[in-house]
Amino acid sequence: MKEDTIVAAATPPGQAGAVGIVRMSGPRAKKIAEEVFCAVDLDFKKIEPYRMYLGKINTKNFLDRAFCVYCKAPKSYTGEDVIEFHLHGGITIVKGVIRELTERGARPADAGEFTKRAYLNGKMNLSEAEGIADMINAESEAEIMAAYRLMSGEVSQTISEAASDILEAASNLEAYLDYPEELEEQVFEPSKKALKSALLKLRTALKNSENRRYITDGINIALAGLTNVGKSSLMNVLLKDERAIVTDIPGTTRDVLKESFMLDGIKVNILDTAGIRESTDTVERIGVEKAKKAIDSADIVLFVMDASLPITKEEESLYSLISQKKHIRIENKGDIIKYPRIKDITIEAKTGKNVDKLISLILEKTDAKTALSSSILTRERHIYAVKEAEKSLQSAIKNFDSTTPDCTLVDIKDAYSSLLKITGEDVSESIVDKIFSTFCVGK
Ligand SMILES: Nc1nc2c(ncn2[C@@H]2O[C@H](COP(=O)(O)OP(=O)(O)OP(=O)(O)O)[C@@H](O)[C@H]2O)c(=O)[nH]1
Ligand SMILES: [Mg+2]
Repeated sequence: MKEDTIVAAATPPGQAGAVGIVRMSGPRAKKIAEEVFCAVDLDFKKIEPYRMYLGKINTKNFLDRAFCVYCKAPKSYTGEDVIEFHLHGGITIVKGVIRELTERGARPADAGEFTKRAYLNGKMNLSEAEGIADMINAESEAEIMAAYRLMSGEVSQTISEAASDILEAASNLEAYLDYPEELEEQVFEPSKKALKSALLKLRTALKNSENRRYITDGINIALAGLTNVGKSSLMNVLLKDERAIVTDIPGTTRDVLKESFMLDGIKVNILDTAGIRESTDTVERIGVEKAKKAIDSADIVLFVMDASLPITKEEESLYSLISQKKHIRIENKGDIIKYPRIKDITIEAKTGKNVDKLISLILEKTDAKTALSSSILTRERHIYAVKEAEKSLQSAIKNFDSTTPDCTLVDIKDAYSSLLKITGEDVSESIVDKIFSTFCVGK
């Protein structure tokens, strides 16, 4: 209930940090704070909002020296009166203060309840609230950036631009239904145009989101080639670490090695694989099978060739397998080229020469930069809603000329309400509850 005053630790539980923050929100927050906190040289009634006051917090069993901040409704995170105590970070202190505040009338907050109140009080829309959860859970800088765009409303902006096109078409057709004789010619064309413009915006958003996996899971790169061409050497220079064993013995790598590194904030997972060749050795044969699977699952394959040796049938047939996939042809051993290859780039895996250019090529070919630079839909809930809106719009446009405006309006309204689900203007309470239940307590 909104009239409740809620309390929770805002800093992570279960560990002693330098500072432990306890946050309280609701109509009684200030009153309860007044009962337990004595500011140095100042009557609590005189404290001003948005300032930090040093003082003493009293619980039944102990005292702590703490800071207190008061954020006055509606200018606070939740839109309600909010009090924060910055205590010493021991878990027992934090728990003791929470107990004291609950005994004085606050109730322990549910998961995500502060942010849910912010949403219910109009401080943010639903997708912006989801952006906050994504900020906290982000594991890579690319994820932080995508979450920031969601949190700060960039994503809902794109959606609301499409929604306003849809609304324009809807109001045109509604007007036509009211005044059919006067309006026919004027409204049909602009309405169709507005619907097409909305569809284009949604399709662009969906297209940009195809690479969202790069942000959440990273780019999967497989190194492939015959034995001894320099795959493991390349893995090591990319990782800047002697991770894989490198020898001049063909068949050195027998298993698939998986390692990750960060590239401009994006997680890159590289799979070094066994060099592909016919082998009678059981272990190596299994390695080769695994290599083929790794090639299959990769977003991009780096096909490494040894330019000091002639082209063989095996190399050609392996390339024909890889050429079906997104790939880069790498001519390796640039220092001892004898048999030049058709290639996208020449490198020296042993010394790292040209590997920076290879990295740029990988980012370019995978389109990972677009995923980073545009506001993309990362949440399945949003993608589903946009796809639903796309379907309804398609139907509205397709049947526009052959059906009556009130039938078209049904599709248009469906499209509009699908989009409103994203910002939370047209969602059921159970969906809202489900979304906030995935937040941590205290957020
Ligand atoms: N001259 C020269 N030698 C290189 C270069 N890159 C790798 N090598 C050498 O090639 C040999 C094989 O390198 P690896 O990285 O083990 O090759 P690989 O493709 O992983 O081989 P397998 O695991 O057996 O399939 C080693 O002796 C490396 O030092 C290069 O750019 N120039
Ligand atoms: Mg190897």
